[in-house]
Amino acid sequence: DNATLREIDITNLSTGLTLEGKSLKDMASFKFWQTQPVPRFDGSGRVSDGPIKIIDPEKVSKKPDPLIEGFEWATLDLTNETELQELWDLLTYHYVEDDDAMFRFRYSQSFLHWALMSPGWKKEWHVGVRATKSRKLVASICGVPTEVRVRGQKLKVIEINFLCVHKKLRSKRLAPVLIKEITRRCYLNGIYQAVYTAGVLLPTPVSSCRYYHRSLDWLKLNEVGFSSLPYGSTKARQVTKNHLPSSTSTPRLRPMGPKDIDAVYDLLERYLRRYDINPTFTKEEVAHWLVHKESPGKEQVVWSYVAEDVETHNITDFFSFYCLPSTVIQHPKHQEVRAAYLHYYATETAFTNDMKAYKDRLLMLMNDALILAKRTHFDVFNALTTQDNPLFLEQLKFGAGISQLHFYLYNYRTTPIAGGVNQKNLP
Ligand code: MYA
Repeated sequence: DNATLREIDITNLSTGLTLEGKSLKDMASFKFWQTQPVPRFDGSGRVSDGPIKIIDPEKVSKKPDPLIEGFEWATLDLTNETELQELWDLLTYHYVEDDDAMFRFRYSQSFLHWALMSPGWKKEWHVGVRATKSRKLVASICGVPTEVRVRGQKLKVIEINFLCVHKKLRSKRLAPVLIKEITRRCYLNGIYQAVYTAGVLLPTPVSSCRYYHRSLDWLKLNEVGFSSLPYGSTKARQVTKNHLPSSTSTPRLRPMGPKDIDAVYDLLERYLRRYDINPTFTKEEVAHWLVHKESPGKEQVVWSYVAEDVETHNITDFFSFYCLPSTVIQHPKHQEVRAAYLHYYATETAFTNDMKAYKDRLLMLMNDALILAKRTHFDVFNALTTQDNPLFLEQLKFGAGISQLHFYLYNYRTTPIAGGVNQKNLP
């Protein structure tokens, strides 16, 4: 999940210390999560980095837990158009909304393909629940395998996403059953750790970030109720404030193609290593997550650009963003907001020990990303306070959003990582 939209005044940010009456220290109120191998809020029982529970594969049940009467387990085959459509329907009408139910994520079918069929994907990890009589798909939880490095330690994990329960079946404790079922399927495949993100606060985030939004089409964002007119300003002033040049500034910037995979793999690997938690991509994963493949009838999901050194032709920089629109719920004029989300990026200037050069380069690259997204008719460009993003967010006129995104590790303990700029790792 990538949490949702809405701009707010930064002074109104909630502290994040309570959620629906559950206080941070109150593990007992998490009836399900207190039974799971996740760190407790108070950090009690903390030892050194490592798994919380050692799993004996022999003791893992070979059968799923039974579901409530009238429902049954399903394994989704996303290579089958009908089943992909069913998952799309479930998510399009029942997945993540903002607190005021104004916007709901609207992942495209191409996006679901991209997100759920990455290298090494397994059908068994695309779990559904069907109503026995009608065959209707009413719940999902999905995952793909990957590898992350947590403070130098490589972990084979499943990345969990698209946990969704039909609105009519909410609050019936189906979510814990789904989570237990995908956990069982992972354990049986020798995967004992997971990563996931959620907008809600659960025990216990390894890191928490805030969403920032950069208006590309301020008038539309204002019409749909996403951006409000700041007190004392005018619409014309907001449009002028968010205006972007029509051409990019980074020399020798061009779309990334298959021939750039080796160079981007190398640059990205060195760049990402600077952070406490980072994915360890293979070349196949770099190709999958970054290179757009033209395919008839399929919408483009990811945009990636590289910059080449004039003399050596080495790739010195790259950035990418992906498309994740949101439905505008019940609006007379607009059906959706087209949002671009900042994806991976890297630059050689990060290794020069020259902080100013690094920051200036990031400002130029990210401003170019905004220009390119605007050209592709995105309405808004979203980024988190992860990585070194705080170096450019304010200056490039991103505004703080109301939603947070919490990052979680399942069955692995490590000291929490401060969100945003990872000072320790900056040159
Ligand atoms: S995050 C996106 C989640 N989806 C949505 O927000 C879509 C809209 N909402 C819904 O569809 C439902 O409200 C959901 C809950 C399905 C979210 N992550 O069944 P319930 C706990 C984890 O009665 P419902 C994403 O996809 C809640 O605290 N737990 O509730 C990543 C309570 O537990 P406790 C959550 O509202 C998902 C229990 O569920 C979440 O009908 C990563 C209530 O269950 C949440 N987002 O359904 C999942 N929301 O009593 C974990 C609520 O303890 C993966 N809850 O407070 C863990 C790793 C597994 C693999 C391990 C392998 C080694």
